[in-house]
Amino acid sequence: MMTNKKQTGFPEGFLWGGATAANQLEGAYNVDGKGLSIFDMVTFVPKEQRGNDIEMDVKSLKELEELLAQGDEENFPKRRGIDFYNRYKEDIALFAEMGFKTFRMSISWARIFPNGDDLTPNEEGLVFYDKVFDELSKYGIEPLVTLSHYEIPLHLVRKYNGWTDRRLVEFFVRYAETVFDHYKGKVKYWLTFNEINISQFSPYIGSGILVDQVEHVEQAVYQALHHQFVASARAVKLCHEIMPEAKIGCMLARMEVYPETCHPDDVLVALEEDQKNLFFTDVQVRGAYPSYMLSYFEKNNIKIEMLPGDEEILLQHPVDFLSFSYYMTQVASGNPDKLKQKGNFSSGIINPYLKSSDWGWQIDPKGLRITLKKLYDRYQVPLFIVENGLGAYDKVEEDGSINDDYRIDYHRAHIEQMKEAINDGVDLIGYTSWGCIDLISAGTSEMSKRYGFIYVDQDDYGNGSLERKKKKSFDWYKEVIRSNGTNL
Ligand code: BGP
Repeated sequence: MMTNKKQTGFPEGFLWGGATAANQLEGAYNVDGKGLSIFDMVTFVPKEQRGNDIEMDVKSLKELEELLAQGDEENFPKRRGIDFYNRYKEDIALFAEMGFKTFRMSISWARIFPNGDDLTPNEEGLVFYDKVFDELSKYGIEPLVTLSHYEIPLHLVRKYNGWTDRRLVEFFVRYAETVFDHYKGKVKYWLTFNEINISQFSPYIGSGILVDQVEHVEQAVYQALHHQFVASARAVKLCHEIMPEAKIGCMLARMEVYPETCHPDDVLVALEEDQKNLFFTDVQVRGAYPSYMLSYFEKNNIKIEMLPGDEEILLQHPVDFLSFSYYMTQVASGNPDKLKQKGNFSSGIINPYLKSSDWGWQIDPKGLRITLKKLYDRYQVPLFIVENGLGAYDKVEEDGSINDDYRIDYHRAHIEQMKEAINDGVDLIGYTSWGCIDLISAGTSEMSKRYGFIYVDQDDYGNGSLERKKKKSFDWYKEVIRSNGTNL
């Protein structure tokens, strides 16, 4: 809505908080009826062997069956998480102490429907999240719930090759309807698919696809994504019908793309890379496939099979807000040789003006402001930053303190840029810092890649007491929230 009143600084009711996902947090992977999900199958490879590469995909049915046969817990860190399943009360009390207004978490689909295609839900799974939501409510913390955060039930991969199969739309809709019905009144903010664009890089994690089972990988990925778009729009429709007061958003891994130089070839490649990222929000916010993508499909021999009614459902049920993760920006070049470089995690080309994290993620607070302004110009819907943070090694001093000034600097710099964007008119409704409590890394399955304000005593191999400790950043973030972003 247009008004003449200009917002200065963070608006009243701004949703400060922290973000997590079930698969990296809960543990208890086979307890109380939960089925296996895709991330339960991802093993840990030490950094010395892996470098900065991210490898989280299972690529073939054979590999999957071999992993299943291993059956031991040791090699699969996401199965143990940080034991939130048993310690949620203690953890939520710490979030409340920081003053969280909101807590982003996900429901593990396989806790509710262990196989994904079951006809009736697993009651014990429903009860667990009831307890979590009730605990949050005790402190007035609003849950923000992702329906699918890399948590496709494994059975759907083995039997249907994930989202390549249209039948998954019905399974997902059944799941969404079940949790909307069950948790209405308890949850007001929802997200459909976490980082829906991840399938372009990781077909297994984003869409549950084993690439050896398909002939044309890109074709399979975009067909699967079409099914996810339809499922997401149907979830939006259901959410509005069941909970008229609730808001539901999409979620994009946003990476701004800079041209390496002002050469028009670089600028054009950067624009086209950016379009491939914005494609997802174009569909989910504007409600239709953009023409540049139809042209891309044609050039690459990709044919999307749509059923009658699909285009209408996309158009009639766009999301209420756009949420995204923000960690870094990338650089594009029109010179193909440049892309063979290895350096910057995302594209290969290093931005010489930016510093990198220990994992090669280039830190760019101003890029967040650019992103906010660009997304708001394009869509004019409320924006929500649901992930941002610094993965770093933390050191526990002899006196038990953890002095993570680097993390404070990181958040301060990003929050300052958010404030500038708000002052320029961007409608930003919240900020949930990623991994507010240390958890298992999505990309590397490490425990030592820590994002939290709360330290968890566990190493990469699962040793440790799991004791929680406040880091220096804990009190800093508490004051940020208390002062509504004034005291940074
Ligand atoms: C996003 C995911 C999160 C999270 C974060 C940090 O892609 O949505 O699940 O883990 O990135 O990534 P990582 O854990 O690899 O450092």
